Amino acid sequence: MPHELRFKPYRGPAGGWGSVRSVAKHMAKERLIPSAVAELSKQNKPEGFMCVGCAWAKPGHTRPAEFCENGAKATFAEITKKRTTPEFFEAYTVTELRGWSDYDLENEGRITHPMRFSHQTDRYEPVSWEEAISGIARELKEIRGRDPRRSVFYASGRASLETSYMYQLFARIYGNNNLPDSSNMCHETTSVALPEVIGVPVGTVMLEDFDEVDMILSFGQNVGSNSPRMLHQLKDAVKRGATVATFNPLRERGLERFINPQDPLQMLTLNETRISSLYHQVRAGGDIAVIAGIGKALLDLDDEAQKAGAVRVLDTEFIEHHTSGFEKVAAFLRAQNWPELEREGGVARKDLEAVAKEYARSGSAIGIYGMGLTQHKLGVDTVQMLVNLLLMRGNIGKRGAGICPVRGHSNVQGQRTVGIAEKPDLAPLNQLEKQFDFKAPRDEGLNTVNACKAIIKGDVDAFVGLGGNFLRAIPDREQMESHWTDMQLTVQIATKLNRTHLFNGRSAYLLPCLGRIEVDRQNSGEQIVTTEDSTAIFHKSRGMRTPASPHLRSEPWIVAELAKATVGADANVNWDGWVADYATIRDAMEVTWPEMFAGFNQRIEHPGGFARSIPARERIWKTKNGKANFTIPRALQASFDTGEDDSILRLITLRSNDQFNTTIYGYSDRFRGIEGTRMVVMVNQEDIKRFGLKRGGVVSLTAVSDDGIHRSMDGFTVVPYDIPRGCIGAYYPETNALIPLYQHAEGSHTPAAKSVPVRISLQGANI
Ligand SMILES: Nc1nc2c(c(=O)[nH]1)N[C@H]1C(S)=C(S)[C@@H](COP(=O)(O)OP(=O)(O)OC[C@H]3O[C@@H](n4cnc5c(=O)[nH]c(N)nc54)[C@H](O)[C@@H]3O)O[C@H]1N2
Ligand SMILES: Nc1nc2c(c(=O)[nH]1)N[C@H]1C(S)=C(S)[C@@H](COP(=O)(O)OP(=O)(O)OC[C@H]3O[C@@H](n4cnc5c(=O)[nH]c(N)nc54)[C@H](O)[C@@H]3O)O[C@H]1N2
Ligand SMILES: [Mo]
Repeated sequence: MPHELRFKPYRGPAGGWGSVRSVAKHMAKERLIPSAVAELSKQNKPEGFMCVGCAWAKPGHTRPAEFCENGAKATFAEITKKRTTPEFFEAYTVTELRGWSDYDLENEGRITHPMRFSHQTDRYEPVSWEEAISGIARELKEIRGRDPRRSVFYASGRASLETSYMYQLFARIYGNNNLPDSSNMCHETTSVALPEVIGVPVGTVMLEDFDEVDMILSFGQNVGSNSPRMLHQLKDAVKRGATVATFNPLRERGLERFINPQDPLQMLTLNETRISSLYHQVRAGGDIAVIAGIGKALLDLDDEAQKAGAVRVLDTEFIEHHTSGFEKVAAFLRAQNWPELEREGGVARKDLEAVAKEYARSGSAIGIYGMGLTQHKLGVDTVQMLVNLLLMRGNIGKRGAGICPVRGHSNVQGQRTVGIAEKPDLAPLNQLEKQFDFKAPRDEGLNTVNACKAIIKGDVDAFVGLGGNFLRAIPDREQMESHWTDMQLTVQIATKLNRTHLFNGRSAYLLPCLGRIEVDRQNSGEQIVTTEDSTAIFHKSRGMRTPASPHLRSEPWIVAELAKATVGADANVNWDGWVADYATIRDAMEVTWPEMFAGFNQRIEHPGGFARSIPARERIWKTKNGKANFTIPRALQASFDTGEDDSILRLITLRSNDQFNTTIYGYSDRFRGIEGTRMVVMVNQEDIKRFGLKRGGVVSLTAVSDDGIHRSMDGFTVVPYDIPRGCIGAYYPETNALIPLYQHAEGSHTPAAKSVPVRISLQGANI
């Protein structure tokens, strides 16, 4: 793999021919023949499989090809012809493999056999499924005998509703609510922020709303790389005359311009669509100030309208009948002074006033956001601030309007819906107890950050991972890697080898599973599974590929076998029946949530799936006071306060266009013009001068923290970049060694990965 940096600003649009070339390159990389494209035509279609990439909505009436460049890469990565076999594991010790990059590890392809780690040989060795299951169960039972709270059951957001439901039940019968999931690092901030203010933990927007929306306010979400199918909705809305206003420290290409690679005319004429007509480079963590500015300007416009006897700018009827707390928020906004808002947000007053003007003119508006809002100390306040702005003009619970958190993994929202949650009150424990005849634990379980803390403290003996790459995804990598191996048992259910698998407890197993694109045949025949997308619609998914190896087992099978062998006698669950026919798992879910899943097995056959009821969509507010709530943020700055010292920079940890989280597909971040390496740091020109750096120079980053732990990384090449002064960008997961575990969002514990306080220095220089 080349490691030489090539940096050349990208001038093209998102999508377009670059996208087609990239898809072709990745097909070749996975040794797939052109017929693999046939697979893509089944992606996100009612009779096909649901993309294993992002969670963006899948329309009922589909286009000929309902996939995107990055969805194609995700598919190819799963259906790759490459295999990680027992011979591979024999050839390398685990210590040697620790020297490999994330890219190289996953590039070996699909894991083919269950494996057990041997400390004697420092290698993974093949093990039969029977031995693996009984060995794991023996240790889990032993730990349970000491204290069931010393085991942790992590889930990454890809597992289906069926698997997730079984998994949470297993953990609870075992005796804990230790169910951290990838959502804890992602949209947990949403799950905490939205229930308080609108009474639901998820977004309210449906795909149809994009057909009517007048204005889209987009904050901290990189649509071109992370949810490219949404570009279709944005493009169509813009063509209809809607305005998109974007706030992002970086000028992300997908938010600027797009050519639909599936539109022959656009492709041939290179006729691109401009997406955002208003684009402002907010400082990292500056969104509360920016939104406060827009809100303040909106109040001024409303005052003017009132004076002139014109139609009010505020939706006073909505505010009066549906909300609480408006007066306080209005007073808070009026009390703000512009210089401070401009300083904290980094966007000029006149620009915010222009956005407010446009917003005041728009009959309906959608607020879209992603990790740029959720991964901050005051992420919860920031999301609630965006809701304030929507509520001021009645933009929740009407057509063409709403709040739209763009979820990450393809079923991450669904996992929470079916009980993967460390907070006992988020799961219907009484009902589960009744249904399965066991005593469910009532103590709060460990979320991701608290699980990490407990592992460091030595309070965890077993970690079971249902997918994911925990050690790469979490903060404070070095500390975590060194404590990980103190655990008694580590178990990873996975499709591909990753770095987490190279840190092993005293007993360690690697259990390879079917991917969602593969045919899943059980006793009653071929199975379907279900997922929930970002707009709260449930879909079925049918695998079509021959499994990568005959030794793979489905996730429901693996979870059922572990549960049977560990807690089989302790509850009345028909694990075998469930595995034989997944429709019976859906029946059980229907019993647990009769309203949400009524007629589950019939309704899931409906093309386009079926929607979960989201009361806020109907302006029914399931909040404590039965109203939608305006809230006042705790501060104007969402980042950690680092005082007046302007040698401290805010590090934004980013995804490239060539990765899915910790899975690195390649070294081409096409839209940002960064090719050949990921060890770069994007720096503003003035900061380059200020710190005496130079383009192409190699620098170190050192975290600023007050816990006495030194966190530093070398080897970042400086790329001059259009990014606000005082902010720098570098890639996740490489930079996770720099993020202190304690720097997380208040209220949600989501690691504050979007403004990590760091210092930059020439490599080797003393700081
Ligand atoms: N191809 C691909 N698709 C993916 C993923 C992937 O890795 N690859 N990951 C999936 C997952 S799990 C998730 S959660 C989503 C993540 O998708 P996104 O939510 O888009 O997450 P990021 O790429 O981490 O960063 C989001 C954007 O926030 C901006 N930003 C950073 N700080 C701030 C800030 O303070 N304010 C504002 N307004 N913006 C800021 C960054 O410049 C970046 O453009 O995508 C999902 N889809
Ligand atoms: N600094 C920083 N850190 C971050 C973030 C950030 O923006 N900045 N983002 C955070 C976010 S939003 C998230 S969601 C987390 C992601 O954290 P995780 O969800 O833990 O990580 P992934 O990289 O998505 O997991 C990839 C692995 O999943 C396994 N896998 C793939 N498909 C399947 C399958 O079908 N079944 C099973 N069992 N396994 C499978 C493969 O072995 C693969 O190696 O990272 C978080 N960490
Ligand atoms: Mo995520």
